[in-house]
Amino acid sequence: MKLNDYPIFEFTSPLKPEHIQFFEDYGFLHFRGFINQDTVELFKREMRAIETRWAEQNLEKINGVPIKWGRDTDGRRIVQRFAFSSQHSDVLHEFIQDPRFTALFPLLGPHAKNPRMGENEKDGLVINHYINIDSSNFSRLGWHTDSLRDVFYGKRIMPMLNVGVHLTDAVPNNGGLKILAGTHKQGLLKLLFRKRYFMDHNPDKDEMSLMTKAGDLTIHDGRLWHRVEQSPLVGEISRRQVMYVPVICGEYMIKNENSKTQFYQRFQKLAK
Ligand SMILES: O=C(O)CCC(=O)C(=O)O
Ligand SMILES: [Fe+2]
Repeated sequence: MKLNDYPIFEFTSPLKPEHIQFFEDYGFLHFRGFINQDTVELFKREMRAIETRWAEQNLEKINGVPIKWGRDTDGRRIVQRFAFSSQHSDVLHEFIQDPRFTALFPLLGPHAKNPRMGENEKDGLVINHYINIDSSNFSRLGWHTDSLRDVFYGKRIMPMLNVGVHLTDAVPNNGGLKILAGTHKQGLLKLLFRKRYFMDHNPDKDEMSLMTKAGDLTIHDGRLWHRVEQSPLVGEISRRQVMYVPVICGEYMIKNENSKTQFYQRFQKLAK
């Protein structure tokens, strides 16, 4: 596959064998138009409603996971990284129950036990809101895999998918999601040490840009290396909003308000 020239599929439930084969080979999948533009706008209004309530309560953490606060172009306090957002919105909770998501479960492999949406586990439904302005607290995210969390929990690395629902359009040369296709097949040493987790922001000659439009769905394997590049532009054009929900299997690890902040989550403060 040539870099930046990958197939963007149409979503089907169940998935087609070609989808499953592509995911096995490259560790990611991109589906065009999983939700329509009205739903995109609805979800953005939900984000605002949640952050207004959280701002009134001056919330710092949800179920032990730090909330990233910043300020928008108009000075308004905004949440730049939400966790467990569907626990705070009926609309988002409903969305996670969309039966189409179950079509993704076979991507966990044939032996996955209790495949499910991680609505109340890990960080639940995360929403990232990047913008490159002085008052922003989040404009990029360094190289990482999402499976590192399992290592910090002292667990065996379990099959896991991170499912992205994109709320803004990617534009060439405007930062955005970069992945190293195929790195889900690496050994544990590469998973741990290929790059300096979250600190390394350097482009990789093999990275691919995912050219997502608002409404698209992406799936990546938890072991795949990826990063979010800062937009070289400042202001509104640099705004990027995307929701992520994990698809997980195995033992249930539901979080609640007494859950502890994990060691790795302290690193996330470093991302700005
Ligand atoms: O914002 C993105 O597209 C990726 C975010 C990400 O990798 C993460 O939150 O773990
Ligand atoms: Fe990630």
